[in-house]
Amino acid sequence: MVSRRNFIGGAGAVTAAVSAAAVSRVAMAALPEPVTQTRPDTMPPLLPNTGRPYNPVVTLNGWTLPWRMNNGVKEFHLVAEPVVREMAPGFKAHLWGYNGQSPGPTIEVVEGDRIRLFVTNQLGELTSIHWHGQRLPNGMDGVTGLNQPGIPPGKTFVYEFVARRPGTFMYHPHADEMVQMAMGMMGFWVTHPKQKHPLIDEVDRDFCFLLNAYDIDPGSYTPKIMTMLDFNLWSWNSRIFPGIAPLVVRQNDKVRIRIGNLTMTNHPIHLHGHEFLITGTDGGPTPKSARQYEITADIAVGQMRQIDFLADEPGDWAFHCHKSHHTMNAMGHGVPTMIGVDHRGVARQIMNLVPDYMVMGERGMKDMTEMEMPLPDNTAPMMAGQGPFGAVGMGGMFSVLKVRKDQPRGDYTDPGWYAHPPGTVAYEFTGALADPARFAAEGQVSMPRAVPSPDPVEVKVRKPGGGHAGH
Ligand SMILES: [Cu+2]
Repeated sequence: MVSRRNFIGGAGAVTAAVSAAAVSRVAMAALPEPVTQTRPDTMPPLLPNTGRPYNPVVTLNGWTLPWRMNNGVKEFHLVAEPVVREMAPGFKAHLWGYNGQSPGPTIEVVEGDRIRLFVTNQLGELTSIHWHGQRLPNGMDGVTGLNQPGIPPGKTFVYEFVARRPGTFMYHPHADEMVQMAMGMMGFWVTHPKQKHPLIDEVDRDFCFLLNAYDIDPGSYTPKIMTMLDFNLWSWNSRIFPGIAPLVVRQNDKVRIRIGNLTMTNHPIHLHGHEFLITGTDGGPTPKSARQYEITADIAVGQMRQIDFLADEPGDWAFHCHKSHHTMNAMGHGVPTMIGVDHRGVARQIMNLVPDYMVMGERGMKDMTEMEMPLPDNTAPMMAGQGPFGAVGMGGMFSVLKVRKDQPRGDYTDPGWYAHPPGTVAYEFTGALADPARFAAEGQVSMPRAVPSPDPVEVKVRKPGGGHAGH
């Protein structure tokens, strides 16, 4: 058994819960002790102390499951169960996951390892686990009804196979999967190569996370499982910005990021300041002749992508999904467009009647990041996060790659904000401005300029935040 000093949340509590279910004492004695994790922080990489050595991954806001070596077989114990996940500070979701958390722990093994996975079902309905992307015996593939009976509540099933090819994989249920994946049941899997591989470079830092999405009404705790496309929380490992940890690296580190998509749409994941190569996909390492430099990797539903780059530009670089609606949180959807509507006079009159009335979006919606609009309990502002220059104005699938010259090797602690060298930050021009030349034949500008209007404007006002139908 590897050290559990990095993991809190008593394994004993889980053991007791499992014992209470319909698992016999004899069977329990043969089971590896389940390990749980309830802290939402990024846990340090789990250095292997048995089996073949490898450079372990760092799971963003997650952790790697320890194993026990039993006669040359790596044994893991996953417990499917309801969990409480802090998606961002101040916002908790009631999800389903594994071993105390959604997503479940990352499984890390080495090519050629024989693996035995005990899966205990602590849910109220059948479940199973599909080992997405693995070569394995058909009866281990985890599709309920097709490859195995579902695991009944309270029961433990055993999966056993050899990790035949190195790469980036996932696991998730294939039992009532629309519900179970909407509730957060999924996890990451990495199989490291057993020896130097011509297509898998050694890297200094190796990050991984899953793209997932939820539809949770502001003020409530449980995802709406019937939502097909219109989710309001776009998350990485069930966390939303500013709750997603930064990716901290040392300047000139070779960096790998592995990403899997278990949402209902594709996500173009975009990195600032660097170009990367897509070095691996679901199918394995990408042949060198097929690699090209990119700054955005579109990750389709059910896909995994592995990107490699040299982090040679110091700074705080945005790293995010490029679908702009995926970088905001629950409150931003279904609000009418008010840009260009000057309703200051109307707003003053309404405020006499409704003191907390708030005009939203007449100059754009960035104001939302600064206004202290009263939120229902248990939700996250639409766009949040404070940077060194003010509000970042983002939410959802957004984080920061922090490249630092003096970051110690193997240290993932947040170094704080980047100290820009003098003269390298965009600045205000204070000289005289000439009137911009306009192309007269095109007629007028499409929108009035942002100056006070002399005439009263009549508008139909709608108070945002009152009644969240559709959120
Ligand atoms: Cu996206």
